[in-house]
Amino acid sequence: MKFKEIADAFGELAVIVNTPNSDVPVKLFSHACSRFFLIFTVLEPAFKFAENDYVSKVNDLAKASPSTLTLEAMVDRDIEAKRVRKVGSHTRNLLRVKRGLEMIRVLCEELLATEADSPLKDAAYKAYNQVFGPHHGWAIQLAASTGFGSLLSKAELFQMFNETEETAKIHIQSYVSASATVIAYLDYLFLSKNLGIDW
Ligand code: 1PW
Repeated sequence: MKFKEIADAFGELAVIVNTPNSDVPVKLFSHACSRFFLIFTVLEPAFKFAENDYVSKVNDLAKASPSTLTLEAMVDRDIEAKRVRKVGSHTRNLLRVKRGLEMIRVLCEELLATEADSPLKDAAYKAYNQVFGPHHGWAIQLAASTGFGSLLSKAELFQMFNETEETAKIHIQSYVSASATVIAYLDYLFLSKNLGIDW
């Protein structure tokens, strides 16, 4: 059931992104991102190193939502206040959270492409190295590879969430498509305001 909730939440965001002249509410975005919290808890300790960082950044966005309605308005406020790249700014946290969504997307693509008994850790390494590796120093990279070493198998993960290989793959596929749309929107949001996405 949990996999479906995640896929649906990002599906809802993708519909908004694809609607002309519409903007993404911060609340809806942070709520969708928070759907992963339970998975982190289940996958502990493999993701312990990432959990605090991801959770606190998503919660920071959630906190921003009463005062700024849309992601674009939130980013604009940081631009006006000249604090886009400041540690802890909403915009900086949004870029980090976007990478989290991207890492999960690459990981999901691996899950779809590999055998049922293949280890989750191989998929996690690949996704991490591709998305976060270039942005992290050696200490964090080491923590990541140490953490992933304790990941269970793909079959065990599906079982924990009461999914069969078939049902899991349906939801994973829909997250892959929906998140691609949302991530492309976020890249556009940053690039159209000349903020860059490689910092
Ligand atoms: C179910 C699979 C979930 C995968 C989600 C992946 C999230 C991985 C996040 C890794 C974060 C590791 C430790 C923290 C690193 C920070 O130095 C860094 N944060 C990130 C997300 O790169 C920088 O954050 P800062 O300086 O803006 O506070």
